[in-house]
Amino acid sequence: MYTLHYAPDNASLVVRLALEELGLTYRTELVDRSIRQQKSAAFLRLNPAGLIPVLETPQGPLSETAAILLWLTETHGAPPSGRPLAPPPGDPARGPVLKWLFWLSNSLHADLRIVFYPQQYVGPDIDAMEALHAGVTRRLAGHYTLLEALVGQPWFGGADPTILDLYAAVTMRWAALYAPMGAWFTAADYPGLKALVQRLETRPSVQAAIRAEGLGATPFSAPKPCQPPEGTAL
Ligand SMILES: N[C@@H](CCC(=O)N[C@@H](CS)C(=O)NCC(=O)O)C(=O)O
Repeated sequence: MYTLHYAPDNASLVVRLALEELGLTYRTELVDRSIRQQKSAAFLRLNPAGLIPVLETPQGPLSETAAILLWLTETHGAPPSGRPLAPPPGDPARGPVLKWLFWLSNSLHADLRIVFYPQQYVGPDIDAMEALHAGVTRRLAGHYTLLEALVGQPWFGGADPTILDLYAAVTMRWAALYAPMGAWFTAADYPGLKALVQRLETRPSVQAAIRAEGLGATPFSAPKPCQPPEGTAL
């Protein structure tokens, strides 16, 4: 039995999707962001970095979205009705999938964090935040252009989702919704990615996440702010 420490529409959503795709049993524990519970002593014992998600496993608490995704796929192999969410060791596709998984985590996700929390990087000065926003969103547009070019690879955008599909889809939701310095992203600019997320939206895993976190009918292709049954996204 796993416990996913989550907040609605946070990076924990990527892990929830993987747990659902793998058909695993798990319980959830809300991290109340309205009181910064992710910085509480109890949470810091699970993840000293104070970031969501954490997945409690029989081997101890795991954090870092990409690490959790990889660990889950390695621990559980193929889901009941399909192929593994990532190629296993020895598969020639494993190298590219690892490369793009790390890139999603350390480039795309990391740059999105700058757009979401600009004051953490340059303080409260509006001009400085606007300059940062302009530079980082230019970089991010380049990131999504790279991802668009990957659609159609055997491990990205196919009939059976991989951890790359799940992670990329959730970032597209965030990019469209959380724009404190102004809108800069729409899925319509990336037709391959838009088709990828529309296909995902029909899957039971996504339907389960929609219900659990109040994500609305088209959470990735045309996202609306979440209406979660518990907790807050920010
Ligand atoms: N590198 C981390 C980043 C996780 C992350 O940015 N989590 C956000 C929510 S999506 C968070 O905990 N934010 C609260 C904070 O920064 O205090 C990962 O991949 O898991």
